[in-house]
Amino acid sequence: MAKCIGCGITLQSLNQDQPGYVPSTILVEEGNIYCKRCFNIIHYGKLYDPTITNKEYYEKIDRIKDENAIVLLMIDCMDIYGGFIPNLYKHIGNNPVIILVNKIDLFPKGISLKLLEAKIKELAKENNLALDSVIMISSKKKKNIERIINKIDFIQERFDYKNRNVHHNPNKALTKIYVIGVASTGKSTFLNIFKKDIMKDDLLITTSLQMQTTLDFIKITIDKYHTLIDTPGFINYHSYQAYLNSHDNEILNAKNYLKPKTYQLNGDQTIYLGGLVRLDFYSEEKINVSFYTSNELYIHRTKRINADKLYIDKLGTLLVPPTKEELIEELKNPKNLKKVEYNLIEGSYDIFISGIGFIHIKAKNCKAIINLYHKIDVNLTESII
Ligand SMILES: Nc1nc2c(ncn2[C@@H]2O[C@H](COP(=O)(O)OP(=O)(O)OP(=O)(O)O)[C@@H](O)[C@H]2O)c(=O)[nH]1
Ligand SMILES: [Mg+2]
Repeated sequence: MAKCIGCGITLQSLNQDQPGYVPSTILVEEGNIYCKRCFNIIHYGKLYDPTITNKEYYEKIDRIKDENAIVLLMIDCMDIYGGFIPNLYKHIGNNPVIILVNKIDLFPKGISLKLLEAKIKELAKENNLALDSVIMISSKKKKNIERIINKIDFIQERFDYKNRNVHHNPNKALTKIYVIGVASTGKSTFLNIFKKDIMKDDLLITTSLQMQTTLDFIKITIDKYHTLIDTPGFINYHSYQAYLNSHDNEILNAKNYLKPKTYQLNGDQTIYLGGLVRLDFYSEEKINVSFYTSNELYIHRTKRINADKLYIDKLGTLLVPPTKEELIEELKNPKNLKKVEYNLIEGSYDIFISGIGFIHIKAKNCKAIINLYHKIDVNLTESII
């Protein structure tokens, strides 16, 4: 059966409301076809809810563990913790993994990538991945793409060498290269570089901000040694991205390089990130806090004693995002909030909040309490930024 070149789904002409629909008159024609859904995303920016459950996702990628392949794990630099798909190692076997930390065009100049890279290596180890290397890239700005190709070639050669006795035809070794990762990390944008620049093919894979734009595997055979395979995105239900409407996701999604917002706070102050995150500080000393979030995210500073009332009065009006009614209602109920408390003895720390970005704090004898939706992951590390 023919597949949609935009999202990889098998085409059908039976049900307009199901993925992969094209009118039967088009389906009988030869050639490259986009399904109705891709057409609507590309031309009208139409939004669709994710359709692949994470159980189905695991079933789909499970075949990788039985193959000889290279895995490119795409991670968004704004959400490094959220980029590690739980139990991924069980589904990809011992295949070598190159982690691509994408969207580094968003980082302001001067950020040290060395510590970030070390942290990612540590997380890869905790996640039992057969990590080969970590490469910082930008699919949008085509940064460091050469390095990836060199790395793949290097792994292929090494693999052939080690298995010379086994693989009499070294050309067969590790020619499949799977690009996997959480939804919206930029996998398809990455593959389109190869489609456009190497294959000179302008019929690109559909990309968009919404989650799970890609619905099935999409193969691009570059030459006999390199077949790149795009895959659907895993939904991270510990990220705000999974709970916001498109308007709010648009605001949280950093489009240009981040201009960190820096505050010198007294130890009796509260910061709201829209109405999604509340940070309370308790300290005798001044605290330096920098927010690496989308430039459009509204940040509100107030005294801690006024913070409760402000939240009750202004959630969803001044304190936005959220603008989605259901989420506002949930966030109004204290039962749906969680408190994460950190005692910062002395030094620099980074707090990563999935779907929001990260916060750099320099403090001494400071208690920081974070209030947010109970499903969202928060991680503290000694500063890596
Ligand atoms: N700033 C920046 N944005 C990027 C980069 N790569 C991708 N994006 C944006 O990220 C969003 C998601 O890109 P996709 O390529 O559709 O992501 P995906 O991983 O294929 O998503 P799914 O198919 O849903 O899993 C789009 O809005 C892209 O323009 C990058 O290097 N930098
Ligand atoms: Mg995609």
